[in-house]
This record gives sequence, structure tokens and C-alpha cells, in this order.
Amino acid sequence: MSLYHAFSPEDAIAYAKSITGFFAANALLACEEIGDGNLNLVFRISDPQQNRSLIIKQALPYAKVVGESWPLSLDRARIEREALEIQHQLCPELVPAIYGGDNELAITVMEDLSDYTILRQGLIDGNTYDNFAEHIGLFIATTLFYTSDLGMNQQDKKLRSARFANPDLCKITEDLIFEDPYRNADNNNFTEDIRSEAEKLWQDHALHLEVALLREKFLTHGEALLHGDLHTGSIFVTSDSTKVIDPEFAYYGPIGFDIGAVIANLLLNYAAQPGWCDNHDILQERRAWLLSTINGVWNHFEQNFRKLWDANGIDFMSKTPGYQDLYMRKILQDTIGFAGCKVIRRIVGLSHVADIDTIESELHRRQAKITALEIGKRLVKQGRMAASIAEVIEWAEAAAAK
Ligand code: SR1
Ligand code: MG
Repeated sequence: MSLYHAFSPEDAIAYAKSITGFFAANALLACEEIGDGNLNLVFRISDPQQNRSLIIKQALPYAKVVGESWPLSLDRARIEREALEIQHQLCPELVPAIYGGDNELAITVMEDLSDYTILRQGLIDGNTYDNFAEHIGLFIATTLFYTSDLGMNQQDKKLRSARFANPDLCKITEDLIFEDPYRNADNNNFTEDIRSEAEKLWQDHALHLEVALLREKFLTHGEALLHGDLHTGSIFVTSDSTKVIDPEFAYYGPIGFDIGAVIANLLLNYAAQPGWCDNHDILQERRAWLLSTINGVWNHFEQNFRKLWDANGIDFMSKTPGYQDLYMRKILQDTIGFAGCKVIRRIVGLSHVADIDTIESELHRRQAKITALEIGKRLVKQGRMAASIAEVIEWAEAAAAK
């Protein structure tokens, strides 16, 4: 019989007490469920007297955002924990510590980051994080290089990729990002004031062709062990530290997908800015910071990835002159295309972003959606021809000026 049951706060406290050595045996523990994502329960268990705390994350057997009609495999908790362990080993400063877990209960026990802010909320509040681009560029380059055929034994990689097949969560991405926004799907979710824009997406065959090519890459290009859902809600920040969480969508996929996720979410915040800031100069400053951060994310990723390749590339053929440049160009183009898809899905698809949906003014909210769609479509349509990240900056500025 399966041990699995969805935890109550009391169950979470009992489990936390059973972890040897973390809390004192007689500690009076408090627990709150703080999960605000689409899929899981998240408990924070603390001993206020000793000022010690930890997080227990538990997968539910269905998508919380929709309900029991959308079953999901509990094995995603194991996948998330194993991905976190690999990422923590590669980037200890940039990933929370993992204290343990249980596959049958679908839980992971990890470091509490309550003194950090979720990057999405920090950006909505108008904060800027000057070390973020460097940190996330390093995280992406290191985790993707050392899990790819360039940086790890290629037979071990094949065995590892089998442990990260993750079909249920890949299906969510395949449907919600690469299909539903381009047809009149039941799962779509958009306001009536942008219906005509949504309908344009359904008719745009040039756009569909590019999305089909990107979808094919997502389905077939197992380049590296991706985080798989690297939006600004999966990243904790302070002014000088960054921690990446939530890799439950981890699987072997195309490298540009993770970089595209970060860039897409910075662009969504960029499109939303007039809804959060009515001072023209401050608005321009924030937008300039977002664009220079996008530039920085790509440049830090590229520099680190090339450096790792030159120093630690594992095989003879990957040192062939010219190969690295072509590879990096392909990643850039994939990154831009995936970023475009990820922007579009957050406007018309099932799951949105608070950057836009919580803007108070209806007028600004609508305008943010229109600007985001304009940027997203351009990225998807032109990504395959792009030669530099500067083009993304140019297209974002052009859409915002309309
Ligand atoms: C049904 S899950 C919807 C979205 O939430 C996650 O964060 C992923 O982005 C997924 O697509
Ligand atoms: Mg998540």
C-alpha cells in the first residue's frame, strides 16, 4: 500500500521532527503552508526560539491550479530533488541546500530562503538587482555545460537522461507553450479586450511555422539537463545573492529554453512597467535596467559557456575550429525564439504572470498585454535569423514605443 497522503501542517511538523539533528527534540515548531505556485504544497516549519527553519515541498497527484481532473505523476518530486542535487553540486552558491526527501511521499526537504524575495515580486515592486545577470548567466552556463555532451561523459549522459524523462510535465509545456496559444483551445485564458489579438495568433501561419520548429526542438533536442521552468517566480534574490528553485520541469532539452525563460520574464516585466510606475524618468530607468539585464544574462551565459568549453570540453571533435561559434549562434537563435513563445503563452494561455495581471489600471493592463504580444511575435518570427542579443533590445524598444 502506498504511504502517500497530502500533508497537513501537522504531518509536516511530524515529518520535520523525524529529521535527525535539525530541530531539538523538545522544540515547539510552527508551520505555515506558503505554496503560491500552480502545482505543489510548500510548508515552512520553524522553531522561533532557536531561529531555525526549513521547507518541505510536496507534490500533489494533480495540477493544483486546475484540480483533480488534471492528474500529474508524483515522480516529479524525485526529478526535482535529483535536479536540485545536481545543480547544487555544480553551483553551490546559487541553489538552496537539500536536506533530504522521500520519493513515496513525494517530498523534498530544503533550506528556507525566507529572507530572500521572489524575483518576480521584487521586479513588480520596482527593485533592481545588479548582480542578477552575472549570477544567472553563470548558473545557466555551468548547469547546462556540465550536463551536456560537451561537458560530461556521453554514455553517462544517456543513462542520466533516462532518469529525467518527465513526460507529464513536458506535456504541460508542449501544450501550454507550443500549441494552445495558436488555436482556440479550451485551456486558453485571456480577457475579452484582447480577443482580436488572440484570434490573430490563431490565423498567423508564418508564426505557426516558427513555433512548430521550436516545438520540434523542445521535443527532440536533448542537449542538456534543463531547469525547464526558469521564470522569475523560480528565482529568489537579495541585493547580492541569487538562488534558483523549483526544477520540477527538469528534462533533457534544448539549451536555449532555459535562457529564453529568463529573458521572456524580464520582457514581460518590461511590457508591464507603465502599469507600475507613473514617473516618466523612473520608468525609463527601470526599463533600461531590464534591457541591460537581458543583455547581461546572455553575455554572462555566453562568456561562461565558452570558457568552460575551452577549458573542460571533453572530446576532440568539439574543438574543431568554427564549431563553437556556430553552436553559440544556434543557442542564441533558439533562446530568442523560446523567449517569444514564453511571452505569448503568459498573455493568452492558461497560466499568466502577476507582473501584468495585477496591474490595477485596466487601460495599462491591456496595453501591457499588447506590448508583450508584439515583442513575443517578433522574437518568434525573427529569432531564427538573429545574429546578436542587441536585436532583442531593439525589438523590445520598438514595441514599447508604439
Ligand atoms: C498547469 S501548470 C502551469 C504552469 O505553471 C508552471 O510554473 C509552468 O510554467 C507551467 O506551464
Ligand atoms: Mg514552479
